[in-house]
Amino acid sequence: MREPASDTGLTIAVSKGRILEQTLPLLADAGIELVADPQSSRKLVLDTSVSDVKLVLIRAADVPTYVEYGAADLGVAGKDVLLEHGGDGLYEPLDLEIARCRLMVAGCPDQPEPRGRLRVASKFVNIAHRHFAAQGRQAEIIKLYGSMELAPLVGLCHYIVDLVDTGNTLTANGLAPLDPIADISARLVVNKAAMKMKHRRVKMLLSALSDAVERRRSAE
Ligand code: PRT
Ligand code: MG
Repeated sequence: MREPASDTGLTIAVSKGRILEQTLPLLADAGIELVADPQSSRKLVLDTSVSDVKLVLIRAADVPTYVEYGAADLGVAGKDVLLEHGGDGLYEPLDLEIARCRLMVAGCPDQPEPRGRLRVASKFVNIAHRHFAAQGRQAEIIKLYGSMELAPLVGLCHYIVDLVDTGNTLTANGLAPLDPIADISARLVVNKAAMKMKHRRVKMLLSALSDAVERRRSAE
């Protein structure tokens, strides 16, 4: 277990883009607002209306690492990122019910079952390995960093494992969802040492956020 970064205050790791956009209204409802506009600032550490709470902006896939090592006390990360990272080093106490999508196996809709060894491209190599292994299918997993939808079109792989929301990106590339792997939403994660050493502070934030999630759910 790693030590939290500081004795006082809370640092929350959030990724720019849809996670930040969808986390900010929940934080606001929990009484925590940014003092500066994150879009117009290049700062990576953002002060909030609560003097001892700061946000740090990092890449989505880095959030579990920051929180596990105590560089941030808490973080907001997609379940996809957490499944890929492996969850043992973190607590995952709250489903924020934002940034929802599904992890899917996708490919060309009418292709026959490929013969021989399957090739699957994904940025989620661990998830892809586990999924095909659990089905007893031997698959070679090819790591990609983006534009997954191109890979089957140019013969790099038979299938991809990717996030799907509306399905428009797949359709636009002549692909279809084939096999669901998991429903995804963003989770609040907490450093294990911070949960002990800053228990009162973390619990307060957790319960304020959980109330905010509950209010949003009942408003839907
Ligand atoms: O962009 P960067 O490389 O920094 O990191 P990232 O791509 O991981 O971050 P970001 O902000 O794109 O996604 C952060 C998190 O949002 C993910 O980890 C998911 O938990 C969640 N999320 C929810 C999504 C989507 N919905 C989503 N639709 N993440 C990505 N997508 C992409 C998907 O990869 C595909 O390219 O949107 C496309 C599919 O969308 P549809 O609507 O066309 O199906
Ligand atoms: Mg992205």
